[in-house]
Amino acid sequence: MGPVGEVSTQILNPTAFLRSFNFSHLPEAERARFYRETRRSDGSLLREYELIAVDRDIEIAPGIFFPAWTYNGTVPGPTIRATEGDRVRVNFVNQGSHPHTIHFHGWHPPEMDGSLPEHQLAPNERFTYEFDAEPFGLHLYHCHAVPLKRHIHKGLYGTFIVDPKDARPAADEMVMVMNGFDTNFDAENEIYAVNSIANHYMQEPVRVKVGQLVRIYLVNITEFDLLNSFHLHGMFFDLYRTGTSRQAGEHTDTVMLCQGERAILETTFRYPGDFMFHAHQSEFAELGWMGLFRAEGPRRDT
Ligand SMILES: [Cu+2]
Repeated sequence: MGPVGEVSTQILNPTAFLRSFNFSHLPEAERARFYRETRRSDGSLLREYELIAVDRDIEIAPGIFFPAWTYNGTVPGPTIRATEGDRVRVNFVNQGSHPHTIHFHGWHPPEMDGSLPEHQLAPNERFTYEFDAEPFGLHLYHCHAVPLKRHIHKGLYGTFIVDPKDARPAADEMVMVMNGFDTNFDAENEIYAVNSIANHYMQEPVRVKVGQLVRIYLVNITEFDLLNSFHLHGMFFDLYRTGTSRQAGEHTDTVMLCQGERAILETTFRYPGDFMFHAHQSEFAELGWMGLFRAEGPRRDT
């Protein structure tokens, strides 16, 4: 089951990506090149980002390289995170070979939408997107240049989290972006994954603690397929669709999301050991969208 061999994590490291918010995986000096925050008079923050579109070959399965278009060299792009009411300012430079934009989900005026032909930035052009972070929830951003499905599936997407002012309970938080790669350009995916590298979390399980609340920010950006899904073995989770309500809408072990849909999942591991998670579309699971949680600590029966 799964591939033979390992993918180098020099370029993409899904384990580091999982818990990186606002470039938190970078050393402080390097981080400041891409992310700065300034306190405003009303107590909220101005959060400023440097995003750069660049072409880059990424290894998504052992020996399989995909000619990606990326934000800041990674697929998915960096996770952007603000609190409701903060001001978000994104200085975007297109250093790629094609016209690109950034289209954010959330409230903003039309000139900040990055979706119309006049919003497209030719190579070497730059634009500053600026808007207030609202509503709280789990959103995304992606290129909206045409043809849209090409610009998305090439890798120009990322997660945009807006936290409520009244913060969610402390948890072990992680981002999982369900994606796929069309490696032979036949408008179908040959590889599926969360966070780009097929089977990465089978080989390097997501380590969690028994008894600690785990919060998963789950985004589906898979191109070409109508739906993707997330199924967790041996337990159930609370589901907050789009993360816009504080009340869980469902208690389930499987959620399916259309392209662009997202949901926050919360659960607490009761038993130590390995718990599989994967797309419940068996084909996707077998083509790379499969992983393990490794829960550690004494068993807690409730
Ligand atoms: Cu684009």
